[in-house]
Order: sequence, then C-alpha cells, then structure tokens
Amino acid sequence: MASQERQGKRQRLFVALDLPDKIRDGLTAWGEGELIDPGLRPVRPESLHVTLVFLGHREADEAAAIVEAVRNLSAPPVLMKLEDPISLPRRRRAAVFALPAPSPATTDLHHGLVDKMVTAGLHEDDGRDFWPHVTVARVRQEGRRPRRPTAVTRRPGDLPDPLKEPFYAVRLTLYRSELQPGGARYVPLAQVELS
Ligand code: 3AM
Repeated sequence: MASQERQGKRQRLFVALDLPDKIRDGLTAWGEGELIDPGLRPVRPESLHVTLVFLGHREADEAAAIVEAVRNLSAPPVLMKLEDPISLPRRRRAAVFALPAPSPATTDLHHGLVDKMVTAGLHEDDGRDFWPHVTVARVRQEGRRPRRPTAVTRRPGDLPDPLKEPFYAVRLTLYRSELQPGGARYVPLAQVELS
C-alpha cells in the first residue's frame, strides 16, 4: 500500500493541528511512564496531532489541488486543552487511547475548513460529529479471524496538571498517511503557521 501510494497513485490525506513542542515533549515523557502495557503501540512524538478533516484516499491530481488549497489557508491561533486519557470504543475492549481536546476554536476551524474544501469541490462532508482529540496509543491486534484488540491491563493513568493547562496549537498541516506494518507514518505535504 505505502509503496503504491508513493508511486503517484492514491494518497491517504488528512489535515491536522500540530501541538507545540512543549506539549509534544510533555506527552512523550508522560507516555514513557504510562503507555507501557505491552499491548499498546504509542503514537510517535512527531505524529501527535489533532485531526481536523480526514480527506480519505485521493488521486494525485486531487492531492495536488488539496496541497494548493491548504497552502492558501490562513487561520488565527487556536486555543485548546487536553483531558485525561479515555479508551475507544466506549463500551467494548479498548482499541485506541485518546486525550479529549475540547476547544470551540478547533471546532470552528474544523467547520470552516470543511466548508472551504466542500465549496472548492475537494471534499464531501460525511456529516459525522467532530470530536477533537489527540490519539496517544493504538492497541495491538490479536487472533486471526476475527482479529480483536489485545486486552490492556495496565491502562494509562491521568495527565500531570501542567499538561492540562490551555495552550495554542502552532500550525495546520496537511499529512499523507503511509500505512506500514509498525504503524502509520505521517508525511507533511503543506503547512500553515497559525498567527
Ligand atoms: O488523528 P487520529 O489518529 O485520531 O482515526 C484516523 C486518524 O485519527 C482518522 O484520520 C486520522 C489519520 O488517519 N480516520 C481514519 N479514517 C477515517 C474516516 N473514515 C478517519 N476519520 C474520519 N473518517
């Protein structure tokens, strides 16, 4: 899949808000102590983000138009904050651990971005509710058919207080997601500083 995508075929794209280095570093240090269950695959520090719009698999010409559209965006700094980890799906075995990131400014940015992309013919709104969050770990799969997440016995504990202080997201990035056996790798294709 990843090699096909690199050969100019379809690319899996999404737009995200990047976190300041201080927050990424803090989450990485927290994760080293808390994301230690062997069933967990922590998200790489450079991949910690808040997804704004998932654009799906796109042909090369569409991807080029999306890169251009994102380069021409402007947005003010976005205030957000993080909450203690929760697992998803809610009433079944954990598949993902994420930090809710409630932020009216992020939700406004999401809606504004979706409107722009839809108007430009670059995206179809799937009407899903937007839930701002930072994914911090995915759970390894076990079994063959059906595969299901490994049971996580050592669930991540709460965040330290300094990581729950409000902060400003630093930039908006269009990423290409390359699916690999060890986990997705996110390649930045276009970036806009928020200022
Ligand atoms: O940023 P996170 O890791 O929370 O879950 C996917 C990931 O979110 C999400 O897009 C991000 C980059 O892969 N994603 C994947 N498929 C999706 C879909 N069909 C999706 N989001 C919405 N709809």
